[in-house]
Amino acid sequence: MEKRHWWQEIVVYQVYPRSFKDSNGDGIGDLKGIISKLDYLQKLGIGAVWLSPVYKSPNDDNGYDIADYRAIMDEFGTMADMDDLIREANKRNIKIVMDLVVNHTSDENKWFIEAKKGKDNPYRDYYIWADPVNGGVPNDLESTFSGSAWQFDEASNQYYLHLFSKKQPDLNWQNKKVRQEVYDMMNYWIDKGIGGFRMDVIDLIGKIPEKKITGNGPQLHEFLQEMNKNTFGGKDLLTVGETWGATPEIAKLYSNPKRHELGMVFQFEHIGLDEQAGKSKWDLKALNVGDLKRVFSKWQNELDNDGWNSLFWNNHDLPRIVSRFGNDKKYRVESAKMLAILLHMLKGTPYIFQGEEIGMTNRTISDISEVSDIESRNMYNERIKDGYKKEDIIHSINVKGRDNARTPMQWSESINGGFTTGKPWIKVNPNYKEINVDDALADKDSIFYTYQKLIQLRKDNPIIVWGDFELLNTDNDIFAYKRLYKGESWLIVNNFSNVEHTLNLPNIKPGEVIIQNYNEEIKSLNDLKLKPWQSFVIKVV
Ligand code: TEU
Ligand code: CA
Repeated sequence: MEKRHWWQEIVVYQVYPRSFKDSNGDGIGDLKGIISKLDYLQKLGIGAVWLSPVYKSPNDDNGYDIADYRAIMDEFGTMADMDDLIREANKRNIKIVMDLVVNHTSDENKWFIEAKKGKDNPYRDYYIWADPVNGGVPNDLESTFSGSAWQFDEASNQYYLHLFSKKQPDLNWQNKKVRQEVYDMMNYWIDKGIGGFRMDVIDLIGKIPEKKITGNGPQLHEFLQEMNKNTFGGKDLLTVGETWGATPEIAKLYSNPKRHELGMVFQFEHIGLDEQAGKSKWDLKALNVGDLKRVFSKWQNELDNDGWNSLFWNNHDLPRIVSRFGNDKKYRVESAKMLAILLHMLKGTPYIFQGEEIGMTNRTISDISEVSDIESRNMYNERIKDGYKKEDIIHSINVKGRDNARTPMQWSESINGGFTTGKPWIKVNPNYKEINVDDALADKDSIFYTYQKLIQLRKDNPIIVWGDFELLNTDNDIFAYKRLYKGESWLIVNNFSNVEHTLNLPNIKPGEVIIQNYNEEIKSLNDLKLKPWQSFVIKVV
């Protein structure tokens, strides 16, 4: 790296405001609720909060459908609350990273309301319209949320494009006026003192729908360079692009500092490893730890100094990691800590999703009426039509559905896990009496303190931020690697399984233990029996 940046050395915490903390008893999390928990976040030690969207929205997709980029959603509070949040966070050395959703707006955004008025409206070209073909849809592009990506508009006899819900019409980035509106809006937020932007499905803005190109379109990087120059360029803000399908080569296009685009990417290669190849996220298969090792090693080694990666297991779209790759029954605490240690010892900027730090788990439903998420609901209806069995679809939703991440944060043993005194907008996971922040803070061996320690270790040890990575050859289910920096070497060992495994690294001499999830003395790495989900970091002497 030519220059070191604050956002390479911190850990980010994602807040999903609707489910974080309700301050007024209406059952919906809000900005005042977040402010009331800043001391908790400071105690954890994080350096920035990625705030999922808080803008005015009809909530077809929980705020990812924005009606007004310069107003706060009524249920979440006011712009004055937002200014308070930024100020109160900054006081605690926590920056607020805003979610930038500019691939699409809400259909209730004034731009779209205007655009729909007719072909001559000055806002018409803010969106993507196409004439019918043979009396039907312009082509077979599909929405991520099931069905055609084209919605018919009777008044004008044209279709508009929506790569997500039909209440999320896609903006036309080919239109210079759209780009300028977005840059002005970004500068409005930058002037408020925010710490940066997480850019929602930013890989889609270069799309050419008539050629059925959606991701990685030809002008994508040109647009990002233009955005950089007109907004955050030179201001050292955190910028992270949500870039599905990025390879290391593509990640470098986004994040090589010489190209003046973004700071880092979210890439999802490890996230697809429990899906059947070529099918959708709902078509499940078991994780092979060997695949995970291959994918992580590739990303650790190939970005080199020409790009920057993020590290994450969870976000508001993904199931809970302890239920997914860990064991949320017999080894919940051990596996949650192992997953944390494994990830936080890698190179890149780590992200924690709310509740991950106390080992929150997936929740189980038995009927579609219990599902709030539009992606799951649309998929359910489509698959019922296609003849799938109801139990199988519900099973996929329990394993992969987005509501798993969206149940309320579990703060305490009291009613609704301390999230709200009213009726929560989505059911609290019934296990809140066993899994909650109060209990975690009271137990010095809790998952919370493993995360707290990992965050502190990153602050104190440049080897974690800047060291080289080397995968070690072990049993398939053991994920062992080294970090190397200025003559120093650390060994990270993880038994990624429910059973004992034997580690054989006779040539490595163990020194001081830095962090671990069992209380073991490690004297030799020759024939060392690892307990289920055992994880440790030691200095190599
Ligand atoms: O996600 C993009 C995206 O493709 C995922 O939502 C996808 O639907 C699936 O959940 C992956 O398993 C972003 C946001 O993170 C998501 O919440 C929004 O719904 C979506 O964009 C539209 O804004
Ligand atoms: Ca509220």
